[in-house]
Amino acid sequence: MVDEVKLIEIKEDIQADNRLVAENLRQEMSRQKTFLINLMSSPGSGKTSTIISTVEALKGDLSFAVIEADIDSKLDAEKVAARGIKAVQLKTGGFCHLDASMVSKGLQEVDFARFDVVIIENVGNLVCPAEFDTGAIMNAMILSVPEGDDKPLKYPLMFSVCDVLLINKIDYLEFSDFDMLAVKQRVLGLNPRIRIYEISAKTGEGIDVWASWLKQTVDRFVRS
Ligand SMILES: Nc1nc2c(ncn2[C@@H]2O[C@H](COP(=O)(O)OP(=O)(O)O)[C@@H](O)[C@H]2O)c(=O)[nH]1
Ligand SMILES: [Mg+2]
Repeated sequence: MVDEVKLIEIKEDIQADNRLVAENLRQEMSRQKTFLINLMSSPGSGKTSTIISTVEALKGDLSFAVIEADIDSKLDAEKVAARGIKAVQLKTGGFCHLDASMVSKGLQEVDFARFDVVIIENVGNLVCPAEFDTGAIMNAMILSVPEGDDKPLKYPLMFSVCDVLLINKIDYLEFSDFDMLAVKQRVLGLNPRIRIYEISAKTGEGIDVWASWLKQTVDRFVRS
């Protein structure tokens, strides 16, 4: 008689373990009053540039540290640190996303309790990072104009798990057929509670509106 082959759902186990670590991390961040943001997007949509612009806009109001993640290289952490911002680089060594235990290592390294806000720049990818809870209090994503207005249709999970969407590179709008109204309708159809801000990390347009909303959100968190 042949034994029945047992199927072990590795992915489910990994997700359950990760959720536990993420929940503990969120509680710890809440106790320390440090607001953790997980910023996701495709490569090149402007994560590093937006982080720098946002920190610049709020530097008189809030203190920031940044956890950078890439499959290889520490270029982004060096770019951020060159602006006088505390930064650490996580090298994922092939992984296309961050999970909560990787984030936890980065948080220890930056001594997170000293900061009001820690921003995680997740690995550039619209698929895997959406599946993993990093322990962040807020999930944010960037869609840039040159990527096209069809991305919510192609990567719905990413748009569904985010609290905020930053539509970056609006300085490209005049050269593009990007349909802003259609994007917003598609995104709100997937996720009616998402906040959407139009920005250009290059020209600075829209950064003040997004930054002032972020400041209010962090203030509310600190008072809670
Ligand atoms: N024109 C324009 N270029 C931008 C904007 N934001 C970022 N970039 C450029 O896009 C490229 C990728 O930006 P980066 O911040 O490194 O993207 P990341 O890979 O998501 O971190 C760089 O050359 C930036 O200068 C923007 O709002 N407008
Ligand atoms: Mg980057």
